[in-house]
Order: sequence, then C-alpha cells, then structure tokens
Amino acid sequence: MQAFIEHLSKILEQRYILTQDEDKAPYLTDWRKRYIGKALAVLLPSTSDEVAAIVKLCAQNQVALVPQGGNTGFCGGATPDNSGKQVVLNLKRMNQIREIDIANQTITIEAGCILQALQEKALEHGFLFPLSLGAEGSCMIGGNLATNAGGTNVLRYGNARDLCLGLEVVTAKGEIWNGIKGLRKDNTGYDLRDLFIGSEGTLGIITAAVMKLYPLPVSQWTTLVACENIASTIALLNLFQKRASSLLTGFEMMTRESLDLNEKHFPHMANPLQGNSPFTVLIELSDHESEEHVRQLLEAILEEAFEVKLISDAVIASNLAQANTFWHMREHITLAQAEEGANLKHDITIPLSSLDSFIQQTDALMRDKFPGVRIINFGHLGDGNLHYNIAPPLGVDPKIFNEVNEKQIHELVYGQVERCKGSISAEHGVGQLKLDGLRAHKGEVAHELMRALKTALDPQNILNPHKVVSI
Ligand code: FAD
Ligand code: 2HG
Ligand code: ZN
Repeated sequence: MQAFIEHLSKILEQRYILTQDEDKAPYLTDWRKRYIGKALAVLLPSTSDEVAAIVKLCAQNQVALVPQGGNTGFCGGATPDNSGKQVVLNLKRMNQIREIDIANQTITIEAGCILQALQEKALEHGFLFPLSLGAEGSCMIGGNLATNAGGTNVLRYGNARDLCLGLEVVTAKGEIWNGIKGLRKDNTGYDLRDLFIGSEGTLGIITAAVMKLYPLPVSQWTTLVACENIASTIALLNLFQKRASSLLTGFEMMTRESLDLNEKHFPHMANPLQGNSPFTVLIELSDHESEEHVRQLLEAILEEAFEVKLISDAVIASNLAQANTFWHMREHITLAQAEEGANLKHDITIPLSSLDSFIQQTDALMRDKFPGVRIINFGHLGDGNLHYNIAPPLGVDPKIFNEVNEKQIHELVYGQVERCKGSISAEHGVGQLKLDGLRAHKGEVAHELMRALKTALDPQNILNPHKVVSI
C-alpha cells in the first residue's frame, strides 16, 4: 500500500493526504458516534479531475472509497469499515459556486458547498433555496443529494431530488459524467441524475450540481398550536392544505414527551403553549402577496380550527425572532436526544390516512412491552414522516438498554410500518444501519434490481461497499 500512497501524492499535495491517526480521526466517526471506522487515508481533493484520478487509481489497486460530505448522516453511510483498507474521500474543499443563472433561476455549485452557504448565496441574489434542515450549518450539497435529504420544506418544495436539475458525477471507472444542465424537461432515455441522487455514494461520486432557485416570499407567518390527539393534527393539516394550498410551507409535529426532553436539556426552549397538550404543531405560511394577506388568512384558518375543536390553543409569532425560537425548539429535539445519550431512531413515513392507527397501536405495544420507555415522536407531519425515536426509561443506561432491546424494538416499529404500508427510511437513507433490513422491506424483485444496478455501475465494488446493498 506504500506504493499506492506514493502514487496518490502525484494527484494531491501531501497535506491533503491524511494518514496520521490524529488527522484522520474526525472523519472516521459518524455524528451519532454509533460507528467508528479505520482508513488507510483521508483524501481531500479540490477538483473533479482530482476526484477522477483518485478513483482511477483506487480501481487499479482495488481500494474501496467512502465518499463524505459534512459527515452529519444518521445511517453510518460516510463511515469506513474496520479493515483500515478503505479511503475516505471528503469533498469539503470542492466548495465553489460555479454559476448563478438569474433568468433560468438556477445555481451551479460544487458538492462540498455547505447547505447554509448555498442558502445565503441564493439570498444575496434575491432568491430562496428551500432545502432546510437542522444540520444545514455543516452538511454539504453533495451529501444532501447523495441521501436525497428532506427537512422542513418538503411539503411545499420537495426533497433534494426535486430541487436538482443536473449533476456532475465521477463514475466507478474514474470517468467524469457531465450532466450539468439546467433543464426542466429532458426525456432522453434513462434518468441518470435520478439514479445517482439518493444512492449514498454507492454508484458514483457527485462533484457538482445544478439546483433550482425560487422567488423569495414577501412574508412568512409561524404559529404553534396545541392538539389533543393525532386525528386532530391530520384534520388540521387537511384544513390548512385546503385553505392555504401552496402557501403552507411547514407543518411539524412534536409530542409532549419530545418537548419535555428538550426543556430538560435546553430550559430556555420551553414550549410557549401552556396546558401540556399531547401534540404541538408548528405551522408556517409563506406568501408572495403581502404581510396582511397571509396574516389574515392564518388567523381565519386558526379561528375555524378553534370552532371545530381541532386545536385547543395557539400562539402566533409576533416577529421573526419569535418565529425563530419556535423553529429552534423544533430543531433542538435531536440535540436534546444526543445530550440524553444513545437512542433508537426510526425515520419512517406512513400514509397520512394510517398515521392515527400507527401511532395508537405502536405506542400501546411499546409501552406494554417496554415499560417506562420514552417515545420521542416528532417530525415532518405534513409529509407523513415521523422520527419515532425510543429512549430508555429514566435512569436506565442507554447502552445496556439498547444492547438488550434494540432488535425487538426495531422489529416492533418496523412491523407496524409494514402493516401501514409505510417506509423504513423516509429521509435519512440506508447506509450501514438499515442494510440488513432492506431486502425484506423492498421485496426480492426490487432488491435484485438494485443489486443489478450496483453491479453494472460498480462491478469492482469499490464505491462505498456494503452500504445500501451488498453484492
Ligand atoms: P455525509 O453524512 O457526509 O454522507 C451521507 C451519505 O452520502 C454517505 O453515504 C456518503 O458516502 C454519501 N456522500 C456524501 N457526499 C457525497 C458525494 N459528494 N457523492 C456521493 N456520495 C456522497 N436529514 C434529513 O433528510 N432531514 C432532516 O431534517 C435532517 N435533520 C438533521 C438534523 C441534524 C441535527 C443532523 C445532525 C442531521 C440531520 N439530517 C437530516 C441528516 C443529515 O444531515 C442528512 O442526511 C444530510 O443530507 C447529510 O449530508 P452530509 O453532507 O453530512 O453527508
Ligand atoms: C429532524 O427532522 C431530523 O430534526 C433529525 O431529521 C431526526 O433526530 C432525529 O431522529
Ligand atoms: Zn427530519
């Protein structure tokens, strides 16, 4: 392997080839600290040509690559295995904005561009880039596309896939596929762009992308409301969809247990709604007409919701700062869970029509079989996407609890997901975390098609092997 490293130094300057343990360490553990890998080296290229040359060299030497962006993923997709024979290819130095096309309303950016930097660049030009998630200060657009990230604006603008028009990808052979086009229509055969989006670094390395930009709304209004049961939250969603249509840009649900945990770790983020309702919903409307128009609409819908008893309390943010505190409260639940210790995450989607039955049955079974567990259930209700996370009973060591109960808890939740015809991964992907469960979930035919694609595009199995599908 010495020869391989020496050859690398013909592609990258020595300082961008990390081989010392202390230099590699930050790239070898995932955000949840669930996976710790080893690597021959961590490589930091700055151009697509460098990426292509590295992949070619790896292919010649049968060295597997693990692409990495901001390393904020939840499924261990960006963490190498324990062999010490893989290389991590972190794209953070590829962070240039290549072009902003005002008339076409698109931006062409490199994969290592941090999501927040992209949002800010769009704003500078008077546009909205709508992808938004709690990790936006550190995740990167390449990682967002590789995981088909969701977040809080999917309801109105779609997920990362829906925001992408073109890609540049380095293939497993080390060739560069130039699909950098800003076209909203292009039916020229198989959609290669859609193949790479959501493939979690197993089919190709995304080096650049053309993303859609949107006009900035003139006014946004945010409210927190209290609901007594899940059926009311869904009826409320349907009411907002009917009355506000595309003005509805956020509809997030938090259970009382989630907010209690938040308050325990972040006391300044207490729920401003009194009364301890079982469900709190954060709703955002965005308008392109006027502040008055959207405020009146919001008030009218809330009034109707009170009248038909869908909500028992509501508070409208009186300014941007207060709206931000509502959003921070929502986004801090993940951080509160991390503070509390390891938890069992279930990032699932359920059809809205089955959500009530899912929550009622799963909660009851969970409390019956695992007395005292805390069900930290929150998420993007507007998309039917729950983060149905399980924390051990108070005072119980999470490590010991998870060792004993993890398998059964996953079986319980995923069994209910199958009953309701849902998905076991709504937005976080598969990575190594859900690799084993995927065949049963997708079914034999779909799983074989996925394996066939992987074999065709990466016959040597050097791109992120044993993530998503094994061949
Ligand atoms: P990484 O973690 O570095 O990589 C993720 C996967 O993509 C890996 O399989 C990796 O190999 C692959 N990959 C990375 N870059 C490339 C590339 N250029 N080419 C090919 N493959 C690549 N996710 C959501 O969807 N919605 C949320 O609301 C959300 N909220 C979050 C909140 C917090 C606090 C945190 C920590 C995470 C959250 N996430 C959320 C998860 C995570 O941020 C997303 O999955 C994000 O898209 C990952 O981006 P990244 O750059 O960190 O990718
Ligand atoms: C969110 O929606 C993220 O906040 C994180 O997807 C979910 O912590 C989680 O499980
Ligand atoms: Zn989420």
